[in-house]
Amino acid sequence: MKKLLLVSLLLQAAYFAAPLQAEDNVSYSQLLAQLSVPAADIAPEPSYSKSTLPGADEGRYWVTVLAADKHARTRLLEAGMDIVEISKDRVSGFAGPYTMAQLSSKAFTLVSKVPASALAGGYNKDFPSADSAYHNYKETTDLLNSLAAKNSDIASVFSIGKTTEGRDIWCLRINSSAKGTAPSSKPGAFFLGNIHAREHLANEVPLLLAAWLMDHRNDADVKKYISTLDIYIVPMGNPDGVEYDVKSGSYQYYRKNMSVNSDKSRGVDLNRNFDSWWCESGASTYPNSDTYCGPKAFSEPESQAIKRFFEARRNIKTHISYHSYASEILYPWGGNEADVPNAKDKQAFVKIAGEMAKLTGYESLKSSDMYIATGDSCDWAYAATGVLAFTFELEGRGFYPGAAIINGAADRNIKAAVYLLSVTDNPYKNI
Ligand code: 0X9
Ligand code: ZN
Repeated sequence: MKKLLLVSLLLQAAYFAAPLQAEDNVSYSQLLAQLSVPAADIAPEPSYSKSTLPGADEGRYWVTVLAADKHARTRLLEAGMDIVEISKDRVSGFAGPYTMAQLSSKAFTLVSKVPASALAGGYNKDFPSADSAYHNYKETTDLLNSLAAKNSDIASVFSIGKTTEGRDIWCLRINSSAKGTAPSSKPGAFFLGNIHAREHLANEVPLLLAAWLMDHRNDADVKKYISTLDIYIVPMGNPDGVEYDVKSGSYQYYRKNMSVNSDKSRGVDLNRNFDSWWCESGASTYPNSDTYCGPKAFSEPESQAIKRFFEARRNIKTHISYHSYASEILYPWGGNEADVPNAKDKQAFVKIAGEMAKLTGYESLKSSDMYIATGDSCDWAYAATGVLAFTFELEGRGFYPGAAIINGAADRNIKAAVYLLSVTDNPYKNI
């Protein structure tokens, strides 16, 4: 543990010594060099030992509950449980007071509970928020701007909209003939990250994809994609939640956005707020729960921004929304057990997800086979615009796996993203 703390401090020192400014080198390899630590130093599983460190939520528990199948998991989501880990006959995750009351009913079997305060304390002594190997909102913004400034012939940055707290949601666009919000008829690919706040690896992967594409812009295949496609990267889809999660000095395990709800609780689950079977299975109507679907579909500025973004760009053919963690590549439907009705689309989903699974070592499956959850961004994007939309559950154990995981995760997922670019001109060509 001490060794991890030392590595973390060294990384912070190196990072603060050379903050990324617009004029700095922002190559992919240099970014990795800033992040790399030996594999042996990858964070272990969370320690659940009792701690009195501050920053914990009153009445919030890390629980393990019996759940034999996806239907049982769906019922738990509806009880407001924030499912984090799934195993054969049980799940683990967070439960607030409302969910705890429901878990005590006969309908559920609670196996264990640990106060969230103990979990947060156990984790954060090794990974305080000052662990700047990960990019916070400002660093993400600066890096996107630096990449665009250094590659101004093919890259531009624009805001897709503002968050609840007024932050811009930034997008890097890569297109050899169109900048900013100018329309393009080239087939588009859209990479979105981190709509769940605490899933910080889901910001790093698309951010590093952007840096890698700029580094490799003269490779024959990348050059072709840059000249023939319209590529959009929004690495941080929920910046308010991200900032809240890291700003207090200890991680908050925060998932939602920062809207103030009718009962004064905070946050709507953005991946339950899209208009796809909104707030039916696998979502909670209770505002203080982690799976709260919001007062209505698209009630949130962040989900509205993503909706407007898709609707204004009907040239977008492929999409990944990055989450963590399960090492899975998911395709629609997630809110319904059925397969998508269009046989050709289904074949393309299975084929493309399968290829990306080979490149990452992840497992590909229909989203609802994990659990049924409605209001899902990818379900909506596919239903509303026809885009082939994939949810990536990146690798790792825990939401705060440390810097050492970034290198390998980026490497694997860049391969998958480049594969997606290779089929974006015609996603049906290899089926
Ligand atoms: O529950 C979610 O929103 C996603 N998992 S996460 O741990 N990142 O929160 C999974 C989304 C997959 N979609 C459905 N099963 N509908
Ligand atoms: Zn997520």
